[in-house]
Amino acid sequence: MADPTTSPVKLQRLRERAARPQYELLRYLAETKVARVQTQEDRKKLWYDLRYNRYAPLFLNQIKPRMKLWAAALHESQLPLARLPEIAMCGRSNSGKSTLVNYLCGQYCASMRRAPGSTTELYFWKVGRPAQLCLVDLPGYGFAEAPDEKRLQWTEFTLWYIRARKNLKRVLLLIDGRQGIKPADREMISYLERHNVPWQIIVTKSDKVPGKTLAKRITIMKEDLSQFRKMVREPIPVAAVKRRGLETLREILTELKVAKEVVKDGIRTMVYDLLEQRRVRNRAKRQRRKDRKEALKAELETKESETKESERAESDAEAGGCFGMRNRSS
Ligand SMILES: Nc1nc2c(ncn2[C@@H]2O[C@H](COP(=O)(O)OP(=O)(O)OP(=O)(O)O)[C@@H](O)[C@H]2O)c(=O)[nH]1
Ligand SMILES: [Mg+2]
Repeated sequence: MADPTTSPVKLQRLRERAARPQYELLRYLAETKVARVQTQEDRKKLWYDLRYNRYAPLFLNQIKPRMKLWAAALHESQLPLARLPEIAMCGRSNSGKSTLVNYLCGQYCASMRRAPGSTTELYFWKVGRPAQLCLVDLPGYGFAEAPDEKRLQWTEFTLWYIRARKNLKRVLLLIDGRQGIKPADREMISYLERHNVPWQIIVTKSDKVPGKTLAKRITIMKEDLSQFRKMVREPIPVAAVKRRGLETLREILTELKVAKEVVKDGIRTMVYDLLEQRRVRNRAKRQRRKDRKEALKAELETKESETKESERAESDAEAGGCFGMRNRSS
């Protein structure tokens, strides 16, 4: 028998056999039906659902929110302004990044292809009307059907973007459910940890994995990744093309949109733009500082007038006393 410590595949298989998934996870998988359908009846239902039911998901409190291409960048100068909170889809080529962006919004704008290497630039998709969030479809790492120079260029720029972008709120690291975490994914995780970028794992193509295997794989992932500080949530399984398991992710992303209520000239408005929000915050800070200064000035003035009055009263009293003395002596 081959030594499992020398064969990673064998070791993985042994670990999967020994893994004991939690009851909550099994229940979640059964409720969302993200794993491979087993029965004929389920298969029929899914087929009917995909064929006849219209897909209009609720995301960012909007039904089928608008998805608009804001920018496609391969250079710093092509990046859009940091107006919206950004969520980046990151992962190996062909892991389903563009598909996830499309199915989250119920639109089919980002190009999806079977061959790895279909996304060759960083695509910034504004979501919602008014736009409230920006989904960034990153090019994948690992094998891709593209020239080496181009691949190097997009990999370098992607890494720079992840490291330097201030309004990048979260990186969704997409892992193909059939393959699990690969060495390239581990490198990406350590890169994210090194640069303090919050991340979470999304297990894609779950519809191609049987339920039990999926549960065990997710359990192993949780065990392996529990020591990472910047992993903000546990792995979430999704089956984008089957429209399953996306609700949880939508809820999480909705929490990340930044909305602020501002009262301007007596009218309440919501501000989603980060730059505008900063402007409003700075204006409020300046106003507060001005108010504080004025209050301090007024306090000083009242104190001064009080001291003057008390001095005057004292001098009057002194003058009165002298007069009294003089009166008495005379
Ligand atoms: N069955 C199934 N197929 C999926 C799922 N997500 C993506 N796919 C398929 O996987 C293939 C690749 O999807 P893409 O979204 O183009 O992958 P990508 O990560 O953007 O790939 P690159 O742009 O090359 O990095 C497509 O044929 C999709 O139909 C899923 O959840 N289930
Ligand atoms: Mg893509």
